[in-house]
Parts: sequence; C-alpha cells; structure tokens
Amino acid sequence: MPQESHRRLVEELTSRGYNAEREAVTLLANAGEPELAAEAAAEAAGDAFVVTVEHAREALDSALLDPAPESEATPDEPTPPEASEGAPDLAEQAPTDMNAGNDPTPADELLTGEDGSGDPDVSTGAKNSENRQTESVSGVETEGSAGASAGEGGAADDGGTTADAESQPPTTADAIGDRSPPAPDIRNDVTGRSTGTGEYEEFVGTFQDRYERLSGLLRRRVNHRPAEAIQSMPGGSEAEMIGLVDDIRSTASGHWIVELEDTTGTFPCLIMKDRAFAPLVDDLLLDECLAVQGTLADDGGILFVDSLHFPDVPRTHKPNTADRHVQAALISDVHVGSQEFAQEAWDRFADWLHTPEAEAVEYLLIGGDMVEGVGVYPDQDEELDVVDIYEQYEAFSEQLKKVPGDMEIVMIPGNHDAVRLAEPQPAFTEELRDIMSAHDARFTGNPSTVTVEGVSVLMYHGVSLDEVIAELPEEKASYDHPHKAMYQLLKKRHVAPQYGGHTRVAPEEKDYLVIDEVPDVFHTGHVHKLGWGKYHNVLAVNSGCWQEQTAFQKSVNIDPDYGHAPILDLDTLDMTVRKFV
Ligand code: D5M
Ligand code: FE
Ligand code: ZN
Repeated sequence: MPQESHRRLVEELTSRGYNAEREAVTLLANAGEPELAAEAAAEAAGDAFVVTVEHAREALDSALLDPAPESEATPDEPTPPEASEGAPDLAEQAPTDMNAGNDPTPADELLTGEDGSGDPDVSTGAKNSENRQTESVSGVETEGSAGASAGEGGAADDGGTTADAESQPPTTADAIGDRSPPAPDIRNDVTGRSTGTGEYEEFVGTFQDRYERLSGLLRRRVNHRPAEAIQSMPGGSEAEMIGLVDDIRSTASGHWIVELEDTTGTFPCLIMKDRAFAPLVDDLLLDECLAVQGTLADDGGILFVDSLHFPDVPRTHKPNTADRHVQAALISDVHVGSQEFAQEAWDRFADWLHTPEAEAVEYLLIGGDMVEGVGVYPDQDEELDVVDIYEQYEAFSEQLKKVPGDMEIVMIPGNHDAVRLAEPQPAFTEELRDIMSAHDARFTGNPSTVTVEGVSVLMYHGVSLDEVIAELPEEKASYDHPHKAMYQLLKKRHVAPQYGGHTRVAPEEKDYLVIDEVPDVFHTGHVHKLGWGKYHNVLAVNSGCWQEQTAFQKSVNIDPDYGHAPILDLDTLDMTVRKFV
C-alpha cells in the first residue's frame, strides 16, 4: 500500500538520522524496498541532515535501486485515503467566521467553534467547501458534533457541508509537492534583549511600560486625567481615568470598589451592583489596564463609574490572509520524555504530513513544552520515560525528524522546557538548538508574534490560562473551552495580566506580554485541551497536546485532548482539526 511504503521509508530514513523533503520521500517510496532506498538516499545525502529531491534522484540512479514496477501502487496514484494505513481517518473543521464585520454580539458570545473534544469516537467534522480551494478530502467525514453547540449566542453552525467520503482523491500533480515556504517574520521576541537582572525594583519599569502602551490604546476613547489631578478635582465633577487594577473589593452593600493606579497615584472607583456593566467586575484581574468614566462623589473621594472600557480588539479588525493556498499545523505540548507521550499518534501525524493530502501544510508552529522536563511538578519523575533533560531533547529531535524536512518549523518554549520559567521566556539556548538542529527550525521566545504568509500568529505557551480559568466565572473561561479564556486575554490585550500569582513574570524594561498589535491568530497550549473560536475576527486556538492523561491530571479529572492537530488555512483562516488517535 502506498502510505505504508511512505511510512516505512520515513522510518528507515529517521533511523539513519535523516529527514527528507516530501517529494524525495515520494520518489524513494516508489523505488522498491524501503531499506535499500533509504540506504541509497543516506549515501547520497552524506552529511546533510535533509534528504533532498536531488539526493533522491541520485539514489535512484545508484546501483542499489531498481525503479518500481509500473503496476505497483504508488502514492502518486489516486488512492482513497481511507485505505491508507497510518492516515488519520477523522477530520473536523471548525465552524468558521460567523461574526465577520461589525457584529454587535457581545464579546463573550462570539464563540464560533467548540472543539468537539473529549469524545474521539464522535466525529469528524464538516468541511467548509466554499472556502477550501485545494481540498483533498480524507477519510469519512460527517457533520461535526464539534460545531458550536446550540445556545451559544449567535454562533450558528455554518461549518459547511458534509464532505463526501468518496470525494476525489488527489491527482498525481497534487501528490508531488516541494514545500519551499518563505521564512516567517518574528517580532516581540525577548531573546537576547533581556534587560532584567531580577531585582524587584525593575518591575516598576515593566509596569510603567505596560501602562504606557495599554493606556495608549484607551486614550482615544476617554479623555483621561492622572490620578493626582482627579484627587484635587471638586466633588461632583465628571472624570475619566485610565489605570491598572490595583485592588478589587466589595462593599458591605454589595457594590464594588476597583482601585485604579497610574503613574501618579491611585484612585478608588465605585461600580454599583445594579449597573448593567457590574457583571464585568467578575472578569477583572489584578494589574490589567482599564479606563473608566464617571462622576466624583460630593466629597470628591471616589468616582461613581458610568462606563468601563477594556483595551480590547476593535470589532472592525480585518485579519490578513495568505494570497495562496497554504496551511499551518498549530500544535503544542509534545512532552517527549514522559511515559504518557503519545508516540503512535505522533507517528501517524508525522506520516500524514508526508502524504499528498498534507501538501499545503508548509508550516509547523509548536507552542511550547517540547519535552516533559525534569522537576517541573512534584512526583513528576515517577512518570518519566527519559530522566535526563538533554536526552529528552535528543528524543524530541528524533520525533521532529519524522516531520518533512521541507516544512518551516517555529518553536517557542513552555513551562516544561529548559529555559527560564519566568515570562517572557527567551528561546532555547544554543546548546538545546544544537540538539534540535536536524530540522532547520526557528526558535523564538514565549511569547512572540510570528508572521507567516502575511498572517500574524501570536504564539504564547499559555501558563496564564490556568489563572484566568481559576479566577473567572465558568462561562467566561474553563478547561473545556480554553479559547474563551484566550478571548479574555485578547480583550485585556495582555497575555498574562495578573502579577504575583501562578504565572511567573520577569522584570523587563519592556512588557513583552502586552498584546501591542492585534494578531490575526492567537495560538496557545499548556492546558492540554483543544478549543478554538473567533473573537472580534481573531482566531484563538488552543492546540491540545501529545501526552495522554498523567496521574496528576487523573487526580484532578483533567481529560487531555491528545493527538489532534489543528490545521489552519492561511488563505481563509478556516480550521480543520485532524485526529491521530
Ligand atoms: O500543564 C498541563 C495542564 O495541567 C495545565 O493546565 C496545568 C495542569 N497541571 C499539570 N500538572 C500539574 C501539577 N502537578 N500541578 C498543577 N497543575 C498541573 P503542563 O504544565 O503543560 O504540563
Ligand atoms: Fe504542557
Ligand atoms: Zn505547559
């Protein structure tokens, strides 16, 4: 079977330490015995890490190989993908943008997709046929249960039509591809620019920068006065202020006092419990930036709030799209080195990337936690498969080699990786990069803005999501709907607003955690749950993991979504989730 020959060939190459361009695999897989083909290719490739098409041709010309007989099924031939071993048989597609334009739906209702996770038996999703250009439908597809569930305001499931299981397989021309993606552009990367020495006083600078930049986003909406000026205004005056939330407390009668701080001082703001916006107090996190408008009390000592504003993403945000059909796989939390690393699912994913169906997948963005790490959590060592951190990266590198060599890979670190834990985290050190050098991957800090084919992707590992989920009401943020927690970060225009909690923050002159530019896509991981949806036209994707349930997760009832790969169409920003379990 063609896919089988592909898979075996990749295995043979990997075991010899080689990665290969997709077209090279196709050529070699057609050349007969995988072991011989790999041997010949290895000989041709020599010291190179990646077997190129030229190497493959050279190998084909060598005495070791006979060309494949004409009659043999090859991956170039139209073969129904469901017949192929190792190929995923399920695919889900997110309902796509239901809220384009200036939809007045409240922010938190702008849910466009649920993951459909937690039930691997269910489903496969729907294809949005009108948006997909080079569709090579795999497997059996049914209307997804993954769609926005009923009752999730305004988010009608227009996820598209049910794809026909008998759809046309790819043509020969489609089957051979040569990925040559342009290099991504990377911004807001702390790597090599860290100014902090860890002194507490340095946080003053970080918070000043946060205030400057976030208040800049709010200044157009309010005519604010410094706290110091408001303190000396006469009672009854109208006043507007922008500040970071310093304290939130309730009064004896159930109203709220939100203390705001700017560079000149603090001022208490009263939010009456019967105001329409009072429920927003539940969404507030300490240290986030807000603007308020209101009237000073008669004695001038407190501001009665009439309106509250978040820096937020403008509803008019028009995301950029690629001008050709090209896709990116968004994954995270591989956790190699853990006994629970989902090896089989990973192998199926890597194999699939070599198939014609994955031809357009030119980018692989990995959102942190490449390895399980050592000593990250108590008792973690009992579940380690590889106990040495460097060996874990070597093992990860072996997994990465299975990914086509002509894909562009970008990686940020996570809390399990061997870089400083405090955010912003710099990219992997030279030593670790060397270990992972088989693929010419790009390494950048956590967070970073990575622009691929014109589409900006804010990559952030996601440690603050735990906090957002813990602090906010269930309907605003939960492990089952991690993308909703991401919406909150977009609204606050900061990836980790709350200082002093679970998320460690490093003092830097610049607050790298501010979301300065509105991204087109926001990609996180960490919570090991799959979820995606659009918030003011920004696609938020939390990408699940490649680690099965750990003992800790079992003890707290976390059911991870492992072995799924969200595949993003960069030309339409539609998503398809492929399952490899
Ligand atoms: O964490 C994956 C998810 O599980 C994330 O939501 C934190 C949570 N987690 C996992 N292990 C622990 C322990 N031991 N204590 C507290 N929270 C935990 P990740 O760090 O990506 O593995
Ligand atoms: Fe993780
Ligand atoms: Zn993590």
